[in-house]
Amino acid sequence: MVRVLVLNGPNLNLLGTREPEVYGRETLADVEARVRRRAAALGCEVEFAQTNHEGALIDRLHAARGAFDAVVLNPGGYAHTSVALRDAVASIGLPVVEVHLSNIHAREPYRRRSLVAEAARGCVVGLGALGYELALEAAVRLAGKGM
Ligand code: CA2
Repeated sequence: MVRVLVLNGPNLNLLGTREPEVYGRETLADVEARVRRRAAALGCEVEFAQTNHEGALIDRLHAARGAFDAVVLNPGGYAHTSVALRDAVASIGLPVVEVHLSNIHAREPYRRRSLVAEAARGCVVGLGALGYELALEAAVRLAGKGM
């Protein structure tokens, strides 16, 4: 069975509490429930995690080698700033699908570039919580026999 790590970065634990016009009304627990329902339909295993710490995200990516077949990553604000996170994504040899709830290309100039995207296999942006489901499906297909 394909195993997918769904990893969330800083501030995503606050989802659903503020800025619903940008991030929607669903909490991270709601997003996890959606992901688990989609995983059951796809027949894959998922682990869902969140951390506010850059190094912890990198440690989780390193530990994914051998434990997971693909990663769905919402790097949060680190997408726009972290060369170290970009390097971790590039180094693990697993397909990583980057996801953002909001359309980062339609927001402030400093959000329009993702360093992580340069190392990701693909990105899903601007589709809210649905984006996690689509990213999971892409991750499963990338981990399997290809798309
Ligand atoms: O759109 C996304 O998924 C983001 O990764 C969300 C990050 C943001 O820094 C990225 O540019 C795009 C922010 C996470 C959520 O931040 C909140 C702030 C206030 C209330 C609720 C969530």
